[in-house]
Amino acid sequence: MSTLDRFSASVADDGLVPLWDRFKDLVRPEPAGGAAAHHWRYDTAREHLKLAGELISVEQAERRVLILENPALPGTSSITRTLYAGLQLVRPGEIAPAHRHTQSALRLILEGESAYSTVEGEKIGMGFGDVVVTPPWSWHDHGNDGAPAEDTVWLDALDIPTVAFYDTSFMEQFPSRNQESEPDGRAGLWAVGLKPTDRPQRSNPVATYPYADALKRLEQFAAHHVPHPVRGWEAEYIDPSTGGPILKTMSAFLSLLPAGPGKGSYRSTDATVFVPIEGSGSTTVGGTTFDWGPRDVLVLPAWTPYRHNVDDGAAVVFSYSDRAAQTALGLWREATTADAAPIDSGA
Ligand code: 1HN
Repeated sequence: MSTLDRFSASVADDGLVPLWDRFKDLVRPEPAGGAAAHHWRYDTAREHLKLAGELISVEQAERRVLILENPALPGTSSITRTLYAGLQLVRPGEIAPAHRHTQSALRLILEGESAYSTVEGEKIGMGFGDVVVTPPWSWHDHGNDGAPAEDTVWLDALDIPTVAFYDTSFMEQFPSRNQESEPDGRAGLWAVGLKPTDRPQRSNPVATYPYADALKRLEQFAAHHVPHPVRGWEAEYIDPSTGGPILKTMSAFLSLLPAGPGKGSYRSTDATVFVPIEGSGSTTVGGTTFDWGPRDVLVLPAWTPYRHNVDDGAAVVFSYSDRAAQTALGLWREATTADAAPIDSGA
């Protein structure tokens, strides 16, 4: 053992570590060590979720969810270092009991038209492709008003690992199983660009971002604009009260990807959860190509170039990441590498 090694060992007992032993791990030249690229097929996950529906009641489970855990982050309930994803099943007549917590959530509805979520007393219908927001510390319970066979499934996106990192988790059970829902109307005003003037707004006032409207508007936009070479025609879900990201910890996007191979590659520091809603294709990332279809979930690691190749027709993709938090902290970076323009061979 060298003199320096003996020194390192001697200070350890007193709770000290020489920085020179750690410096290279602490201040890396580039991001490394986060999420791995991974793909979950919806059909496979759905079969397991349906079986869970037979085995455990929603009362027993609190929420009947299968977590999409990144294989590079075992035991952490995380899909990326900072974010969580799960698939939740609510069967007709069930109520996922009301509670509130400091973690915030986005829900992307994948199956069924009969679910609802009551958020702070407002009952919000959940249809395919809709995005429903649960701001931090808001009471929420979910149910399904459908006929006996009408199961509903959605993707839950939460900032659980971020809240755990700051050790700021608080949670309370509502005194009864579900909230009384009362017509509210505030979100409807915000949806058409009006704000109720005598009511302070604590958090994102928009409860739901309906898919049909969002897709129609994105298609109209696409008809008049050139797409980003990798990310296609993309729009961000925003909180209209700030003009900023949908939540303070998470950003979410809706993208229309044109058919064919992307015209370059893209990377950013926010590991991204990518959920095709319509269409199919493949994504090449970190030397692996994943074939995907509607309602699959793909995680794209931080700072790893990727490109998509979309099958005939266009694809519509929902995605979310911690870009909101990284941007607020001054950390976020992105890079697009466009393929070289085709060279005229002159032959
Ligand atoms: C939660 O409240 C829901 O409200 C879903 O549906 C998943 C995972 C961890 C903690 C709270 C929900 C959750 C969750």
